[in-house]
Amino acid sequence: MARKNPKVEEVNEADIEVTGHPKTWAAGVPGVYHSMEPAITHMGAGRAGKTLLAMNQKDGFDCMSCAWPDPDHRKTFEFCENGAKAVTWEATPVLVGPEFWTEHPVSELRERSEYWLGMQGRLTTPVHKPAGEDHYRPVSWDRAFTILADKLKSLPSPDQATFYTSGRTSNEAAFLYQLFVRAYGTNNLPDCSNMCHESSGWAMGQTIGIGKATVSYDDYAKADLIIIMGQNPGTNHPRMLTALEEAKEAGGQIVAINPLPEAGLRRYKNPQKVKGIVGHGTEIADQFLQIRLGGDMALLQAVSKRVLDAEARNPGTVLDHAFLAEHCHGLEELKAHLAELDEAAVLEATGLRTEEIDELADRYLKAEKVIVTWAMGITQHKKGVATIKEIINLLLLRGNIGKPGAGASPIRGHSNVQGDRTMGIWEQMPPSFLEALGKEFSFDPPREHGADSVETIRRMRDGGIKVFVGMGGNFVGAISDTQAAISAMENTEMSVQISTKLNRSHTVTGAEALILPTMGRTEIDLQESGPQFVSVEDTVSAVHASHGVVPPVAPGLLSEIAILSRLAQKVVGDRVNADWAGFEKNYDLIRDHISRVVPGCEDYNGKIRHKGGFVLPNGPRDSRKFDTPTGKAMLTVNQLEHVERPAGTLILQSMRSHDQFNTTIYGNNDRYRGIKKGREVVFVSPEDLAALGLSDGQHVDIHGVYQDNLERVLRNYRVVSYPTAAGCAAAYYPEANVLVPLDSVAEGSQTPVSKAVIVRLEPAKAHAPANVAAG
Ligand SMILES: Nc1nc2c(c(=O)[nH]1)N[C@H]1C(S)=C(S)[C@@H](COP(=O)(O)OP(=O)(O)OC[C@H]3O[C@@H](n4cnc5c(=O)[nH]c(N)nc54)[C@H](O)[C@@H]3O)O[C@H]1N2
Ligand SMILES: Nc1nc2c(c(=O)[nH]1)N[C@H]1C(S)=C(S)[C@@H](COP(=O)(O)OP(=O)(O)OC[C@H]3O[C@@H](n4cnc5c(=O)[nH]c(N)nc54)[C@H](O)[C@@H]3O)O[C@H]1N2
Ligand SMILES: [Mo]
Repeated sequence: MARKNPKVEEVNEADIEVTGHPKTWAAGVPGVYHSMEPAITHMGAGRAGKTLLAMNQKDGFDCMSCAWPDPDHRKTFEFCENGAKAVTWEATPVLVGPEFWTEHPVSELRERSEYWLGMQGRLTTPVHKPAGEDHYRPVSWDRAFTILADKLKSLPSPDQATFYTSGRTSNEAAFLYQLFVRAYGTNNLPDCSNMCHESSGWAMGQTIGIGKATVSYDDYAKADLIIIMGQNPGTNHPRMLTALEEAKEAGGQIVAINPLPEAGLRRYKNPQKVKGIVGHGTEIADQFLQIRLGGDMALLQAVSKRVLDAEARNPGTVLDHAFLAEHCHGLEELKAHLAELDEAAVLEATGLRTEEIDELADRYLKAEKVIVTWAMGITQHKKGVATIKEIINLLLLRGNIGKPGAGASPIRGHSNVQGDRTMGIWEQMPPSFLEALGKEFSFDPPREHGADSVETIRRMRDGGIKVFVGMGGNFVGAISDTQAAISAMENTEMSVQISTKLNRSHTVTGAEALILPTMGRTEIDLQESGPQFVSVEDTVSAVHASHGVVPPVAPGLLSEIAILSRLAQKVVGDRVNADWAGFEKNYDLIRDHISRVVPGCEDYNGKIRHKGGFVLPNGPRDSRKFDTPTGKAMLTVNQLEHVERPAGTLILQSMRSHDQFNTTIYGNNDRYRGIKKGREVVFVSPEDLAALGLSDGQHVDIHGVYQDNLERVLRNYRVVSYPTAAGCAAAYYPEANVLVPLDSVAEGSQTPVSKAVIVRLEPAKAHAPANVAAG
């Protein structure tokens, strides 16, 4: 049953409350309560119960909040507060109906916050904004496809269009999408991964021959030591805390490396366990290293150097010589390089004390099985690729890859971002994949690499790309340099979004624009051959089915697959040998093709129907096979560099609050960090505040400092005195994207440097101090 749009209160910075110190514990009963409440009141008990109980169950749907894997022994109620928010947000029966578009011109929607836009409810009808008009208007599906198909067919070159993907898209839809795009004639397939784990893919691909985790879920409980770098699992991968707790119970140790003392890295109460409910929770981290932003590369080199020094003191006893001799290249070069390591530079880069680094090295040397896990705090740095190569160096030295309880574990963000890559969503898929695709569908796929996310903005800005199509996501909101992104999108002739809900990318458009509403993962997908399911791959390469459990919020909504097959029929038709109409009727037909094109997916329809799905092969994990040019894993030499900070400036990272999923804002609180009713805050250490002559609660303008001297500024932010590493500040993404220069990208991966922006804080020009509400 549809509900009227709720009245959504916009907040302003005068409402912000800061409630004391950051929380050192995560989850527990309050977390469950906080998450149940909105679900039940918004959706009604029936829909809420159905969706929340089916989350991550074997015959239910895959939770769309993160890519953390499901354990084999699933709890009846694998509960996660932020998973529940994601489900509630998607399955809400609040709808954006046809009248919405008459009431709200695009120019008005542009002024609204992401929070307000998302809260308007689910999109239900295709709408079109003709060039020169300020309103979207409802159109029929057929009309919408004709408008887009005519536009695509009119372009002189297929490279004048770009096709973005966000990581919620299923394997089946992703496979169909890349087929359609390549049949149309371009490799312009940018995706959210370009802004996310691209650095992990590059570094691991070059060193161990595969850009994916070399661990499985069960390895966590077997590890002697787990090093968590640049990740905030309490908020972003809450179910990971259960695995960490199990690891601790089995005697493992945990080290957390982070500029911020994040909740959950310190202590955790498991809501599934009675013990967790009554007790104070498990102390998770045995050691916490409060590192400076971008200091990890130096730290890793320093630890590897200590490992090599220990070997020199006791030859033959420290390194895994058999493993290194049989499987690795580059040991002598690494030794020679690290012998020259400048310890003073390490201390400067990390902000740590020598004893802290010694202690970490000591823990590493005492552990037989080590996992290093990381996320955006490592990948979104200029030296992200090199830093991950140093993680691999450290692991290889003691044979910590390809044995139980050990390995490299990048933790992917979006629930199917890894699967989308496996299915061919990448602007640079290797020739072997393109050959197999061409053979399967009797066509010649384009070979030239396409544009990634940053390059897409450049080409839209310069006029080379004229049509933007987004399969999910919020490209304008998520990409760096918001002003540049807005101008680039406005410079296109047509922008198209295939979406569940409204966001910034529907309000910043090309001359002409289309919105194509689609079904979400929670919904029952009924097609001609019966109810369909889709499949997804988690962060440890486990592939499983996802079945919708509630009826679609509105009649006439199409699945992503239906949208793609109808569009493809109009744009490419029989230019390739594909049964586009059949795909929509029965997703098994798509899976049959996948089984012949994608390595590791043979007999996909059979394997995906096994209880719990199947695991994709992984050379390093399964048999210490390294698919590099030499056939061995590569120890690499990386020149140390750290973030330079001119006097009077700070290094700012942009990060997620507890109440958001990327650009989707569920609420304006960040409970674990003690922030209420507002997001326009900047966290600064008390020492830096004193040095800069600023005080807690004061309002400042945050100015970006970059070589191009363009003005990048966030105005009127409330300063929060917070125990972050000295010299470092933090603010929330996506707002902080205003400050991230487009050309500031990680070397090698082109990922925007979202975690190290040089900024200057100045007292705000326009603020009435009387409004400040600090606790
Ligand atoms: N609820 C919820 N879940 C999510 C998401 C969400 O928005 N909300 N997003 C999903 C997505 S797409 C992703 S990619 C993941 C993101 O998961 P995370 O990577 O955990 O996300 P961020 O909030 O960016 O947090 C970055 C963390 O790294 C730390 N950090 C920053 N710079 C450095 C550094 O230089 N060194 C070290 N050692 N640490 C650093 C920060 O202090 C912070 O704790 O989460 C996924 N899951
Ligand atoms: N400054 C800064 N920038 C960053 C980051 C950062 O840490 N700092 N993180 C980066 C990272 S890690 C990522 S992954 C990107 C995220 O970039 P995106 O993936 O582009 O952004 P999201 O906010 O996840 O996209 C949310 C939108 O997806 C749509 N959607 C949701 N579910 C579905 C579905 O099932 N189907 C379809 N078709 N649409 C759906 C809804 O319309 C929703 O508004 O942002 C990056 N940008
Ligand atoms: Mo991500």
